[in-house]
Amino acid sequence: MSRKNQTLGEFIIENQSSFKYTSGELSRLINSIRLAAKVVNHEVNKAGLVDIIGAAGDTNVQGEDQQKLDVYANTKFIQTMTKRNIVCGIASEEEDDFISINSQDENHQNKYVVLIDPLDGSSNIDVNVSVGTIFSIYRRVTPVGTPVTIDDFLQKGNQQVAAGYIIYGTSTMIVYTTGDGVNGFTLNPAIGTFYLSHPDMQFPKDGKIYSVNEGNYIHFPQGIKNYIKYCQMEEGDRPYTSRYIGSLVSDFHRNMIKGGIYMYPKSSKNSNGKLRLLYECNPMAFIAEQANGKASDGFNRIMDIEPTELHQRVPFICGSKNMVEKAEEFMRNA
Ligand code: P6P
Repeated sequence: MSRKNQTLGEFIIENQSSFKYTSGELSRLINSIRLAAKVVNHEVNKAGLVDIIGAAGDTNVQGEDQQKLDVYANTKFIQTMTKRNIVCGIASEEEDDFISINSQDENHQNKYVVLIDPLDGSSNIDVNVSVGTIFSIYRRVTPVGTPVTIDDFLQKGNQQVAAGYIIYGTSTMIVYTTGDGVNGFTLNPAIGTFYLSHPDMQFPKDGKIYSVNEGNYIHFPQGIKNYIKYCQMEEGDRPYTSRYIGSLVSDFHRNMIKGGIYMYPKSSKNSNGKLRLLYECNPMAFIAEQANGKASDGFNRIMDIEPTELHQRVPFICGSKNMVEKAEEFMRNA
């Protein structure tokens, strides 16, 4: 059950008993993410004022320039989750390999692993466009009391126990699911408290917005080209509107509220697309499905894909159920 204007803390306590693993650890983990979100939000909101923007002079495992805020956000989320003694391992877009977190009693008693994209869309920072954090939470699969292994991270998305995102936009929000629907909380920066502002978020079954980088059009598979042309045709409720912010969290969030589809397909330039399965596509797919939307690679349910490596990429089509199914139809018939 959810009540508007409840604080995130009150919501977590009230709904803890509905979570099948009621040990309270997951609640503490969500609380640690809440704290890190406030710290990162503070820095993101002043990025233009201090020397914290611009490349950190390094590149991440993706070969992308690391913006200083990327590094800052990565450090803050890892620090916060480590200090709370809740997780046994963390994987991050900004870290080449996973990090094994030993519990304070040194015997690896913690049960959760977290995969995170600490600051997605960071190339937008310097131009003052909204960015986001994406997180995915699993229970470990290797024995408690031993260090985590890669198997704890290479789990199918359908094994997630929680997933969410923080959007640092015109307001800062946390949107997350623990498998019992999707709820959005907006930060009141004056007092540093998140309030339940969007209870039980649902993707409209249909929408009129399509989000894709049409600059890559000539490189797309024919099925995607055909679907884009379908969106642009004068017929019925079309043409649709094209909206592409270049920040997954922002495009996803708008489409979940208004109805729409986001696509990052494979192309002749990116043979598996650009987005990473484990800490971008799976968490967003979990949220989408919990909000009665859909997420696929064009042919297969995202959350059924068997992961093979930590930073693997997959084509991603996500949003209003009927729109995703129409795009899949074009992919099948191409
Ligand atoms: P492109 C940001 O780098 C990101 O991972 C997503 O947030 C965003 O939707 C996409 O890549 C933008 O990529 O190639 O269109 O600039």
